[in-house]
Amino acid sequence: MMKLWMVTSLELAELFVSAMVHLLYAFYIFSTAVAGDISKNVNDYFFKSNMDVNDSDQSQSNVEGLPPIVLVHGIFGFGKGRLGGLSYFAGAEKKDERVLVPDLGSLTSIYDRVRELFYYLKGGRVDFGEEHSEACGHSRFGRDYIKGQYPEWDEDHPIHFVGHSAGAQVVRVLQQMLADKAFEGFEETNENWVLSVTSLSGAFNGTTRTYLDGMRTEDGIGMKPISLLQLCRIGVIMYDWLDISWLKTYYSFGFDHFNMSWKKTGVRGLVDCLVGNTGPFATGDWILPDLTIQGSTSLNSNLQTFPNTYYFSYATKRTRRIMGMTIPSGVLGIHPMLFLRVFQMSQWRFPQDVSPPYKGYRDEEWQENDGAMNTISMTHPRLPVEHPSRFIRSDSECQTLQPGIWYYKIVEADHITFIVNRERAGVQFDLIYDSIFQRCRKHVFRKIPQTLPNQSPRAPRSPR
Ligand SMILES: *[C@@H]1O[C@H](CO)[C@@H](O)[C@H](O)[C@H]1NC(C)=O
Ligand SMILES: *[C@@H]1O[C@H](CO)[C@@H](O)[C@H](O)[C@H]1NC(C)=O
Ligand SMILES: CC(=O)N[C@H]1CO[C@H](CO)[C@@H](O)[C@@H]1O
Repeated sequence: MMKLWMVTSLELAELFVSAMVHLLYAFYIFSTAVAGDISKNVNDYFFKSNMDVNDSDQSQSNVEGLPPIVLVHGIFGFGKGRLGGLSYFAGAEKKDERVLVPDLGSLTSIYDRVRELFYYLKGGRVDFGEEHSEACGHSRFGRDYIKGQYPEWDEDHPIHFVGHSAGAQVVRVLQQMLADKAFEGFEETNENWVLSVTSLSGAFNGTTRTYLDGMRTEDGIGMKPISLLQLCRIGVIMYDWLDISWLKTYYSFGFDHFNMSWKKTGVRGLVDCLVGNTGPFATGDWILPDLTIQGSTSLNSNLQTFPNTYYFSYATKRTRRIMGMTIPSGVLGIHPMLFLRVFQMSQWRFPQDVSPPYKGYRDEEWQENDGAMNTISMTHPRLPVEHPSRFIRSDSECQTLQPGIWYYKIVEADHITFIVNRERAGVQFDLIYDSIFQRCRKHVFRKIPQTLPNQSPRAPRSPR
């Protein structure tokens, strides 16, 4: 009895600390964004320069024909235009002339993100598919992208993708759907629409952190009754139900297709969501189930690595092994929001009374981590079958690249080193993004020349 009481109060204390740390960080990000916006508006008001008015037009016309590099955000992420001027990729998008940063919803499922991403690029009304939307209880159609960001996208005009965390898995699922011709009305899609995939701390094999945050170890779909994720769930439902329009423009969880606003569902709808009858958390159509080891296994069972696409992966870790123990590597280098989780994940043990997520699972292999993901999960897809891969120590080792193989590197960094705050990563930030963009622009091409010799590759195909 005494022991049970001790355990419970320890759990509650842990929950309290975790909740406070995450709330503080969210508040910090939010206020940084607001402060940045205010100072920008003040600047614009007093020192309105017409210098940059023509700037964007200029760069647009110069980059015609250059394949875009699309940066795909992860969990709690946001695209260009959200959170004011704040950038999820910490401004990396400015390093190249043609980079797109779509907004795919910060807590939506991998599947829903993929559908959004396709129409964002190609154009058209987001179609989540009849079967999926019925099974998950949301509208079949979403936002209408009247003009896609890259309407010419096809096999001869393929795209480079860079995904952070869950974003990397989004890109893989997108490529598979292109190969499976899963977009109604676009029967010509295939896997070669994707020229390269770069993963930064990619969520390929799931993460044990989902269990620490509150996913049930038994199935990877349900949530524990008392956990950080429950608090998050209630917060998100309230946020979407209250539907304060300026706030939602500023930051959105991406659940508009679930119609959770009071205007559409009333008080009854709120109660239904809260008790778990309707909404994304009821049907499991949100991001966390996709990030459990079980969820990733089932996603991965349909995903291929394709022979004409180039794959790169940067796995991150912030732990080291000493005398058979895994511990956080240092204190100062790890973001305060992640420190507790780095430690907890390094000590993680799958409960004895629950059957392990796959045959041959070993706790030790899953202890190295970056505070959000296990390093073993980020290098390349392994589940349920291992995909071809090559470990590299330095970027110079991948000068002559072969498609269809995951080149991976292990970087000493935590899960958010390369996003949101550029100063934290210092020189590492430029090193990593410069090498990614350079590789996309200079080293990654299909063998078949895409243009005839006397044709300029940059010439626009039709007069505008
Ligand atoms: C912007 O473009 C317009 C028309 O193309 C031109 O007349 C104007 O001088 C440009 N302004 C600047 C600051 O370059
Ligand atoms: C959500 O609302 C729209 C109309 O605003 C409706 O067309 C759609 O069917 C609704 N979806 C669900 C799942 O209730
Ligand atoms: C779900 C899962 O764990 N998949 C793979 C992750 O990595 C391990 C270790 O190599 C594989 O055995 C799993 O199949």
